[in-house]
Amino acid sequence: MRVRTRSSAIIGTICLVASLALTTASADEPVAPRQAAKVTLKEVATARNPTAGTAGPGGTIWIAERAGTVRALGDQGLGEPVLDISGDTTTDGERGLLGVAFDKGFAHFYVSFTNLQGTSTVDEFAVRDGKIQPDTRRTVLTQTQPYANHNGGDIAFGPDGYLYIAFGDGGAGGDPHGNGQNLDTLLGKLLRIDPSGAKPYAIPPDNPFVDDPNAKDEIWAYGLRNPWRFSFDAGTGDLLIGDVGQSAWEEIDWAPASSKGGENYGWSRMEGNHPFRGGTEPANHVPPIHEYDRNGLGCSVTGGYVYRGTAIPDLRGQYVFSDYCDGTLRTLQMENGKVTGVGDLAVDGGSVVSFVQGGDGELYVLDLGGRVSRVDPA
Ligand SMILES: [Ca+2]
Repeated sequence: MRVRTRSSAIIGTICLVASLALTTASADEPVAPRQAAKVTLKEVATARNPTAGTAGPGGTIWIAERAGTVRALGDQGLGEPVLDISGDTTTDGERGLLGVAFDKGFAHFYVSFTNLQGTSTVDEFAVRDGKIQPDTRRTVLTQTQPYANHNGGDIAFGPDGYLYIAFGDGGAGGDPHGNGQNLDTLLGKLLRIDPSGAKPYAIPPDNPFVDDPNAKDEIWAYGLRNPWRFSFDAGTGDLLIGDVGQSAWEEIDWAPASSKGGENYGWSRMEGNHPFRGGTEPANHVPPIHEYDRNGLGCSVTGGYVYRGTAIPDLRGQYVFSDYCDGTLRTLQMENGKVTGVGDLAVDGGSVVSFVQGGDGELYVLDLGGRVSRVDPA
C-alpha cells in the first residue's frame, strides 16, 4: 500500500531554507498563486518496462525499454523495435537500458546501459533517414560500477551541443567510497563530453576541471548521489537534476544556462540541505532548489522537464516532476533559480520512472509498469 498525500494544487509561496552561504536570507515577497493547470493523462501506448525516452525524427518519441529494446512511438502507435541490445544488458539490481539521446539533427543515436558485467556504457549509432545503422555502433565511454545500484545513466545533449552523462555514486548505501566528493572518479558526477570531436570522444576545452591534474576532465558537476533524471529547460537552457536521496531527502538541483560548471551539489557530506551522517557542508555547496522528505510524498525523485509545450498554457514555465513511489505529477514554479511555488497536477502516473519531452514540447510520462501517457489539458 503506497502512502499518498494529495496536496492542494498550489501549496503556495515557500521560502527556501536560509541556512546556506549561497542563500540570501531576505524576506521574499509573496507571489500570487497562478491558475493551477488542469491536466489529464492520456494513455498513448503500452511499452515493456519503459525506462527512458527522447524526441525522435519525424515527430516520433523513441522509448527505451529496460531489457534493451528501443521502439518508436508515432501516429501508428508503438512500432516494432528499431534497436535491440537485449543481449548486451541485464535487468538485475537497477541495471538495464537506462538512457537514450539524439544529437542535433538526429545524426546520431546514443544508448546508455549497463553491460553484462554491470559496467555503465554509452554507445553511439549513426542514423540515416531516421534509421539506426547497426554496423556503425561504437562505444563512446564506459565506467565500471562497484555495485549494482545507483547507476544513474541518463544522457542528454545540452543546448551547447555537448553530451551530458549522469552517473550515480557507485551504489551500496551512504557512498562508502566517497565518490561524490572525489574529483578523480566519474562516479557521482554529471559529465560533459563531445562525442563528435574525437574518438572515442573529446573533452570540451572549457570544462571546469581541465586544468586540474587531480580531477577528471569529463566532470561538469559533482556531489551527486543518483542523478537518475536530468534535463535542460528548452526555453532558458537551465539545468535541472533530480537527485535521489539516501533515506531522508529527495532533491531537485539547478544551474543556470550561464553556468561554467563545477557545481558541488553536496553528496555525501550533505543530503539535500542537511548534513549527512555528521558531514560538514562544503564551502562551495550548491543547495537544492527543492527538497522533500519521505513522510508521504514518495521515496525516489524522478526528475522531469520545464513545460514548454503549447497545449497547456497554464503549465508553461513550470517544472514537472514526480516520484517513483508516489506517481503524483508535481510542479515547481521558479524565478531565476528560486522556487516560488510548489504544487501538483492531481494526476497519478503510476511508477513514474521517467518523463519524455516531445519535439513539440509536450510531455510524456513513463510508468515502469508499461503505461506511456501524454500530459494533456483536461
Ligand atoms: Ca545534494
